[in-house]
Parts: sequence; C-alpha cells; structure tokens
Amino acid sequence: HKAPVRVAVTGAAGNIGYALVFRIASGELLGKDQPVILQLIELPHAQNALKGVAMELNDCAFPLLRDIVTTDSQSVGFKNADYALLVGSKPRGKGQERADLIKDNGKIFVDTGKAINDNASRDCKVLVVGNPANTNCLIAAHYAKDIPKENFTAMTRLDHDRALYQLASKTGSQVTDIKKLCIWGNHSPTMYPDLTNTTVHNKLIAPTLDHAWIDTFFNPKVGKRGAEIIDARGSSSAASAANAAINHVRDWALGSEDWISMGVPSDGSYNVPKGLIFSFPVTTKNGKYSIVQGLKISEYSQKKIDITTKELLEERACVENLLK
Ligand code: NAX
Repeated sequence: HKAPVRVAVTGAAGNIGYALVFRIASGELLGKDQPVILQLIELPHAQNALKGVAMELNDCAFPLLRDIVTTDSQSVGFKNADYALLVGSKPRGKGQERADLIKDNGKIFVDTGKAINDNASRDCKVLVVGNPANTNCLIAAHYAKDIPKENFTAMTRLDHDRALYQLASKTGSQVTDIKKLCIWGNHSPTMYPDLTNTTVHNKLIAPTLDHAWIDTFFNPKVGKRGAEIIDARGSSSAASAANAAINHVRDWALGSEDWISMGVPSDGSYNVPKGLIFSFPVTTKNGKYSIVQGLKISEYSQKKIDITTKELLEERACVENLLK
C-alpha cells in the first residue's frame, strides 16, 4: 500500500479547476494505485464555491481520495505538498494592457513562490497553468530559494496536444501514430510548433507537407486555438487545459516514451538564455525530465525560436523589479 501523495491546486473552484480536481482524485494523475490528498486553494470570496467542489468530490466516493483540505491560506494549502498545480490567476481585464496583466499576476506568484518554499515538500514538483504561465513560473521559482529550479515548470502541453490533433487531422492518422512533435518557447501565440523531426508511422512528415500549409495554416491554428475556443464557447478552454495539466504532470512523474513539450528553466540549450522558462522537447524518466539534445535547427525554426525568445525576454523585463 502506497502512502498518500499531497497535491495542491490553486484556483480550484475556477473553470479549469473544476475540470481538473475530479480527475486527480480518480487516479488519472499519479496512477490507479496511488492514494491522494487534495489541498485546494481559492481566494476568500470563492470559499463557498470551493466547499461545493469538495462536497461533490466526497460524493464521488473516489477510492483513492484520502482527504480534502479547502483553504484561502497558501501556507495551509501548500503544507507538505508533493505536487503544486498553480491554476489560479487574474484574468485579463477589459482594455487591460498585457504588460499590466503580467505585473498584476506576477505579484500573486511572489507570495506563491514563498509559500511553496516555506511549506511544501523539498522536492515538490510545480506546474504553472495560470497566465502568463512562463513568466509566472519564473517568479515563483525565484522566490522558492530552497527548492531546485528544475522543479518549476510551465504548461505548453495544451499547445502540444492541439498540434498533435491538427497534424493527425491533416494526415488522416491517429494522434498515437505521431511522434517527436514539439513546442518551443512561450505559452502564447508566438510559440513555435515544430514539425521538423516529427514522424507519422515512423516516417518524417515535413517533407510531404506543403511549407505554406505549415506556415500559414498550422502554426497560426495552433497558436491561436485558445481564441478560437473562446469565440465558439464564450469562455476559454477548460476541459482541454485540465487534460493537458494531467498529461504534463503524469508524464513527468511516471515517464513518457515519446517527446513531450514542457516549459522548463533553460540550461542554455539551443542558445536560449539561461534561466528563462522556455518550452523545449523533453523526455521523462523516473520523475525527471531532460531536454532533447543535438537537434539541427533550420533557419526557419531559428527565426521562430528567436521571436518567442524575444517575447519572453520582454515579459521578464516587465517584472524585473520582482526578480531582485
Ligand atoms: P477562472 O477565472 O475560471 O478560474 C481561476 C480561479 O482562480 C478563480 O476561481 C479565482 O478565484 C482563482 N484565483 C485567482 N487568484 C488566485 C490566487 N491568488 N490564489 C488562489 N486562487 C486564485 O479561470 P480558468 O479558466 O480556470 O483559467 C485559469 C488560468 O489558466 C488563467 O490564467 C488562464 O489564462 C490560464 N490558462 C492557461 C493555459 C495554458 O495552456 N497554460 C490554457 C488555458 C487557460 O487559458
């Protein structure tokens, strides 16, 4: 019998939270033999809604769910957490500039980083979903001085999975036939879904695709899919985002055979400035990820990587005063 693992989730009563916590409790995150304790964190005004979520969790009678903590206190919520899924953040206000959103949300992640540092398990694995995910992650990692930087990651898995579907649909294949696809850079429309090394049925696919389709259809389709979902649903991706969060943490914890995409602190690979939280192709094993090395980067890919790098450097400059 395994000891229960503590999973903290912020923004747990929000849209993504509601699509996420039931799947964690059912064993989809860490395996069907791994008991879990959910530690759900919400703002004070959302405590009632959060209690409702906890009641529904109890009503599912999940065999693996050992306990539920609901709180508006980060120190209570992150206590001994083995995993922290940071979903809560402020949505962009009407007419608000992106730079102001970055600064507003940045402040949330200062306190979150400190609270994780002071309360969570020393090898707590952290996933930032709340936008701007990469830069929020940079801030949280900065304030969690005693926890290894590589434990801080940002979610680009939704972009990765969106790209898988688009390519499967184009080539008439199944997503499981596709290997070695990856997302580079920021979780924003500048990220680069790279098909250079991608195989379908073990054959390189890029040479059979029209470059114009990649450049003018595929890239913007993946990059702007979030906006397309908002147009159609009237609210932003929730179930698919929750699913991507599950995929990200599950593959990190339990390993994955194929390449996946994760926003991780750059170690300088591919000349990406060290420390920037950047999505790379990674493989995972025994609870660790490693950036895929030695890839040839074409001139086209380099241009795309440069654009998203520049945006991340600008975001970092916006919150420079928080990173001292
Ligand atoms: P909602 O507004 O439905 O839920 C967010 C919840 O977080 C709210 O219930 C709010 O009370 C709570 N919250 C805000 N600040 C908090 C804090 N300091 N501590 C604890 N809780 C806090 O948004 P939802 O649709 O769930 O989206 C959540 C975040 O995910 C947004 O920032 C969104 O932009 C981001 N996304 C990121 C994606 C990614 O791929 N990285 C894709 C989906 C999504 O857009």
